Amino acid sequence: FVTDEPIDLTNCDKEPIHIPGMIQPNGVLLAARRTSAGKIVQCSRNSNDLLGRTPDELLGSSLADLIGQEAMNDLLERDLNAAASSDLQYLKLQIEVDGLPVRFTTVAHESEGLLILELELETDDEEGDDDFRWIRTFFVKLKQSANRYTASQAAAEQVKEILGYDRVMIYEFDKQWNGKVIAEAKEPGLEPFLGHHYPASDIPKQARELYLRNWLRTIVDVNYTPVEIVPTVQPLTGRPLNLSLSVLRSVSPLHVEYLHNMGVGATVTISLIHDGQLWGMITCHHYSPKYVSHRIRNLCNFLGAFFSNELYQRQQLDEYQAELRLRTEASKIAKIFIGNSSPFQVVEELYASERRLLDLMGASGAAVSYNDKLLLFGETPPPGDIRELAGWMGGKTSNYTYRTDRLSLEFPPAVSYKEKASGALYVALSPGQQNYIIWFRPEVLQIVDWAGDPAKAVIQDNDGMRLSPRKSFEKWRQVVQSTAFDWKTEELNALFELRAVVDNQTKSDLQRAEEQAL
Ligand code: BLA
Repeated sequence: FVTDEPIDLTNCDKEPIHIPGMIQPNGVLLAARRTSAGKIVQCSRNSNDLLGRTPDELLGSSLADLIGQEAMNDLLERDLNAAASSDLQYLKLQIEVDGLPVRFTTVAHESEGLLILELELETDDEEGDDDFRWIRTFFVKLKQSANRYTASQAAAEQVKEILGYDRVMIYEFDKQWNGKVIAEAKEPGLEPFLGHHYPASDIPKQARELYLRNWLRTIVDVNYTPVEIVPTVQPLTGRPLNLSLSVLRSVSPLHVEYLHNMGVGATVTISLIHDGQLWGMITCHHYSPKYVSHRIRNLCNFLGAFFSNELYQRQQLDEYQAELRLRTEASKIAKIFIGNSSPFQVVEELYASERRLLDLMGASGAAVSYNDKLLLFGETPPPGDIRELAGWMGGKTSNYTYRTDRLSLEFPPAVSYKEKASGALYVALSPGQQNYIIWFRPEVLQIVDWAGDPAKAVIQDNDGMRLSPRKSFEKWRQVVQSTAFDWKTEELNALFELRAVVDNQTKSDLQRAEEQAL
C-alpha cells in the first residue's frame, strides 16, 4: 500500500510517513467507531503485552467494555477533531489486566472518522512539583539573555536538564531548508555539533509538513521492532490508518538508519513554529534507549512554543538594533567621501577605516574604486578581475546596487576566485561606473565547520549508499558549492546611507554643469 516505487536516498520526500501501518512498541493503539459502544476496528499487534487481550479478542469488541462506559461517554463528549498536536485530548484510564487494575496515560484524537486511542503505562512521575520551577527559571533565563544565540543556548540547557538527555540542539532552517545547529547543550566528552550544517534532504518536505501539525515526537529506542496495526486498512476510508497526529507512529526506516549510524539510541524532537512556518527544531539525542513521560513531553512542548515566540520577538529587536548600528556605520563611511576636500585625504582615511568598511557588510574583502584608483581591502580577487567584474555588476544595478550570493554561477569568469568571492555586493558611488565599492564574501565551504571524523562516519555497505551524517554533509557540500552566506536585509538597507554619496555627487555634478553652462 505504500507506493509503487521503492523508497531510497533519491526519493525520500515521496515516502508516505503518515501511513506507515505500524507504531512503536511502547504503547498500544486502538481505533474504534465513534458510537456509544465504540466497536474496535483496528488495533496494534502488541495489545496482549499491555492490555492482556489479543487482537483477535479486541477486534469487533466494544471499547466501552474495555475502558468503562463512563470513560467512553467522557471521550464522546470531547472535541477530538484535532488540527494539531496541541489539541490532543489526554485522559487517565484504569483497565483490568489479568485480574489486576493497571493505569494508562492515554492520548485520544479522531483520524478520518475513527476514534484513536494510544495507551501508555502511567509512570510514577505524573505529579511534577518541579514543573513550575522549571518554567519560571526558563522565563528568567530567556529574559536575561542578550541575543538570540544566548537565548537559544539557555533553551537548549533547560530542555537538556528537564529531559535528562545526553545532547540537546537548537536546529535552524535557512531559506532553502538547509539546517544549522545554532545552540547545543551536551554531556562533556561528546563531539560537538554546534555550528554544523546539514542539507534540506535530511528532513524531507513531507516530514516538515507533518511536524507543523505534530509538534513533538519521540523515538524511545532506535532499535525498536515496529508493531503492525491490524487489519491494515481502516474500514471508513479503505486506506491505511492516518497516523499524522499519532504519538506512537513508527518513524521512517531511512531516518532510523540515519540515527543508527549517528550512534543515537533515542530522540525527542520539538517543532519550532512561528506564523505557521517551521523555522527550526529542538533536536535531542540520547545514546541509549530512553522513555520520556507524557508530563515531561508536554512540558517541553510548552517550553518550545514559548521559546519560539520569545525568540521571534527578540530577533525582530536584534534586527532593528543591528540595522540602526549598520546605518550609523554606513553613514560614517559615506562621510569619508563627502566630507573630505581632497581625493588624497579620502584615500588615506579609507585605508585607516579598513576594519569598519569590512565589518559593515560582514565581508572578508572589499574593493573601492575612487578617482581612478582601485583600493583593495582584505581578501579580494586580483585587480584585473575586479575591474572586469565591476563592469558586469555596474551593468546589472538597479537603484545603484547589485548583489549576489552565487557569483560564479551568474558570472562564470568568477569561478577562478570563487573561494574568496562567491558573494559580491556592489554599490555605485557616482551615476557613472567609475566610482564604486564591492564587498566580497567567501564560498561557504571555505568557512564552515565539520568536526566529525570522516573516516568513522562513512558507512560502506554492499548496497553502496548508506545514510550517515557524513554522507549528508557531502550532499550539503554539493548544495552549497559556489555560494556564500546571503546578504542580510539590514545590510542592504544600510546601503541607502551610502547612496547619499551618489546623490550628493550628482548634485555637485549638476552644480558644476550649471556653473560651466553659465
Ligand atoms: C526526519 N531527520 C528527521 C528528523 C530530524 C532529522 C531531526 C525529525 C525526526 C525525529 O524526530 O528524530 C535530521 N537529526 C537530523 C539532523 C540532525 C539530527 C540533520 O539530529 C543533526 C544534528 N534523512 C536523510 C535522508 C533522507 C532522510 C537522505 O538524511 C531520505 C532519504 C529522511 N528524515 C528522513 C525522513 C524523516 C526524517 C523520511 C521523517 C521521519 C518520520 O517522522 O517518520
